[in-house]
Amino acid sequence: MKWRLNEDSKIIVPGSVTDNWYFFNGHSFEAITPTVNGGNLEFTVSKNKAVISLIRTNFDVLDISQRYGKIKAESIKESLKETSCINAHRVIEDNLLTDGSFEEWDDPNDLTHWSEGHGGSSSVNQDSINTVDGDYSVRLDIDTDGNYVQIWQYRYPADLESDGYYKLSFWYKSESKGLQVTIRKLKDGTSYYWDGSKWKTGEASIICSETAIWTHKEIIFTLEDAGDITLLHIQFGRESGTAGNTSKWVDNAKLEKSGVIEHYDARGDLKVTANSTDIKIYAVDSQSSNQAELDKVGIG
Ligand SMILES: [Ca+2]
Ligand SMILES: [Ca+2]
Repeated sequence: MKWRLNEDSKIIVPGSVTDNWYFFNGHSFEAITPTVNGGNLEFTVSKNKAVISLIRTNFDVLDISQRYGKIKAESIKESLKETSCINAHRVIEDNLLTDGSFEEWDDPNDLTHWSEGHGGSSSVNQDSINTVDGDYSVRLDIDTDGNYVQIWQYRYPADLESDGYYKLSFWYKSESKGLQVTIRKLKDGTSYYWDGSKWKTGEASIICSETAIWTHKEIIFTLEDAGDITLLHIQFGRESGTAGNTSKWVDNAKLEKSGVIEHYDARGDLKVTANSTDIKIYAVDSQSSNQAELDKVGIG
C-alpha cells in the first residue's frame, strides 16, 4: 500500500533529530531534508508521488546504481513487506567491528581490540603517516624472509544483527602481491570460509590486489545463521608469496548489516497535512485499518 502525496503536502513527525531521510516508493529512494519547526520535523513534498515509507537512516548515501546499494534497497523492501507497516521507519547501519579504524593501541605493536600474529620478525605496527581515517592505520611489515603477519577480530552472535547480507569494507595499500582477507565462521565445531561468493569448508580467502595507493574494497557476504554460529572471524594478512621487506596497510574497516530496520518511535503521532493551512491529523500505527484510512482519505 502506498501513500499518495500531493505537491506541497507535508509530512510532520515529532522530533528534532535530522539524520538522513528518504522517501521509499518500493523501488528507489529519494533523499528528502526536513525543516525543524519547534518540536517537529516537516517534510514538504516537491511533486505528486506515491511512497511506501518515510525512512530515516544513519548513513547518507543510498546509491542503487551500486551492487550493495541495490542489495540494501532489496533488503529494506523485503523488511517492509514483512512488517506490512506503512509508516516512518529508521534504517540503521552501524559498524559491528570494534575499532575498525585502528586508533586504539596498548603499544605501537599491539592493537587494543585486535589480535596479532606473525612469524619470524614480521610485525604489526601503528602508522601515523599513512592514514585515511583518524590518527592511525595498521601497517603489516613483512620481514626479509617473507614470513606471515596478520591481525584478526572475533565477532559473536551478540555483536551481530539478524540474518542477511553483511558488508565488510576497508581501505588498504599493498606492496608486492595482495592483502589476504579471511572471513570465517565457526559453527558446531566446523569452520566455514567465505570464498567471495559462498561458504565452503576448505580454507579460502579473498585476495585484494597489490596497489600503491589507498584503495577502497567491499566484500559482501551472507549470514543465514547469525544467531547460531560460535563466532565470526575477520582477518587481514599478507598474500602468500609476498616479497620480503614490504608492507601492507589497512584503515577504516567496517562490518555492516544491510538494512536493519527500527520502527520510528514517534509513528503514533505521525501527521500528514494536505497543505500548510489544512492539517489533517492521523494517529497512524501499524494497524492496517489506519493505513487504509490514510490511503483512502488520500492526500491525493
Ligand atoms: Ca584510522
Ligand atoms: Ca592486540
